[in-house]
Amino acid sequence: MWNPQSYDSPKGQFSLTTYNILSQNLLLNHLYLYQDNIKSNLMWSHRAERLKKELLEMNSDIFCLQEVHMENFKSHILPSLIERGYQAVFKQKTGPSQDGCSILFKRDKFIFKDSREVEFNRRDISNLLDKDNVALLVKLNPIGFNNKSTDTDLVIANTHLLFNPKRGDIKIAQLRLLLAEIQQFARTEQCLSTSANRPQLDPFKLKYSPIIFCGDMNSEPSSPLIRFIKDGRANFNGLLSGDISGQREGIQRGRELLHRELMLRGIGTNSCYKQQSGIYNCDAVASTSADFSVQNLAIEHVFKLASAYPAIDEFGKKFYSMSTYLDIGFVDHIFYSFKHENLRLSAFRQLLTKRNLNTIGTFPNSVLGSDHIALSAKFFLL
Ligand code: KL2
Repeated sequence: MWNPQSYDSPKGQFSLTTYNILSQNLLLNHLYLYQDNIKSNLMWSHRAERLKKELLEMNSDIFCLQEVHMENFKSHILPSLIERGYQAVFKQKTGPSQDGCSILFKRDKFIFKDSREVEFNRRDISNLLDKDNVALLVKLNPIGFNNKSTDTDLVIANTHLLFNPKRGDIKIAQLRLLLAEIQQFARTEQCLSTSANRPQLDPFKLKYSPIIFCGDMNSEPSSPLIRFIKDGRANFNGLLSGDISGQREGIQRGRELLHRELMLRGIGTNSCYKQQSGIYNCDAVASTSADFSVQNLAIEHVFKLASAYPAIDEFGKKFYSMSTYLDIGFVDHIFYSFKHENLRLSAFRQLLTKRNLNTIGTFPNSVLGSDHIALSAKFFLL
């Protein structure tokens, strides 16, 4: 059910869904998480049919999927989506992983302009960046929305951050590298000045395309990591690495974070690349927070992002987006650049409370193909 209720899709509106569809190899590697599920509901052939049905019924204009098993998805689900008019972009995790992220969009609503693959295995940038997680960015040009929005590209970012509840330090490093990539990818002002006459551009003041940043962040709504995304600023110094994501298994575990260990080579405390190269040919200056001492120095990012979803329902009950034998959580998120003049949130699809979860029982079940629930939102492009 949509909140507020809406049945039609007026001109200028589009829907977006983020959904972790549970890669079959990860399911098989962690079978103890599904010990209460009926065995046949865990078989890929059955899950594929259910996932396909779910996706076709949701009929979203844009899908951001995680844990997309490349072979399984391409052979059992993708053909139906292509037939329904979707175009797909993929980014497989690095290393031996068989899954990754995918963004699919309706070809009659958007023209593909550009994409960027982001790999988080980047030991050249930080010792924390040693895991195979990835992100995928696409730039889409809307078709037939209205005159103004046709000039505006929409940037979609999709990721699946590290799971390990104790390693919030790695999650922050992955997130900050991703934010630096989005900053480069989404900026609309091109600076073609000669090197002799380089303007010092403050990335906080540059213009950016409207951005929707979503995925499985393996972090809870009120955690320091998610608050950093929403507040644009945080000081993680002295926090325990297990307390960063708010996942139950991490709480009061891990080691104390030191600000300097969170620094990334070539990326400033403002989560932007220090040197902007290529066609822009201009430098980004450091943010205005230079007066903080090193320990108290805040980490920042340049975007104004809000969650499309509240963390609780209208009665104050917590929402959940995933459930296994060991844990329930709200780790999937949709953020959007809420201050952008061209982008408005119009509705979100209701999530599940604990009571709903108890009613449904374990999933994957005979209807739901994954151990996550899809989050969907509708936006206006003005
Ligand atoms: O929580 V997840 O599921 O966002 O749905 O992201 C990871 C976990 C996914 C990719 O690494 O695989 C699952 N215990 C439980 N689940 C795990 C574990 C683990 N030790 N490792 C990976 N996953």
